[in-house]
Amino acid sequence: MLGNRRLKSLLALFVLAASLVGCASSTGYSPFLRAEPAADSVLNRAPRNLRLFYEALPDVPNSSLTLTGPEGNYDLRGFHTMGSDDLMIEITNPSIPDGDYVVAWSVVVGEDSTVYDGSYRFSVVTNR
Ligand SMILES: [Cu+2]
Repeated sequence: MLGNRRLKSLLALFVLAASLVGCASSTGYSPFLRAEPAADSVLNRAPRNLRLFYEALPDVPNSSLTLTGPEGNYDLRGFHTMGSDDLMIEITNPSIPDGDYVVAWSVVVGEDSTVYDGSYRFSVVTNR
């Protein structure tokens, strides 16, 4: 049987290990600043591009974006940076349907090799 003291030290070790592994998320820090279309915005026309702004220049090959909406995942193309601490991508078929969308991003920015990720939502309501 495991003694109470041993259990406590195991628990302390586990908490320490968990805090070391989750370094990027446990601090709550995110380099993400804003996006176009903006997070939580309601658009009356479908966007043609997604553009995300960060605190430093993203490393495009080590970053990614996905767009998920009413019909699942939407194809994106031409992933690049405009050089303004941003990531930009074109929605391949811009006639996306009305509904709620989630942009999920993963990014490496500036001199920091940490991979940060996050997501935000926007809605399209065209009444077409
Ligand atoms: Cu661009």
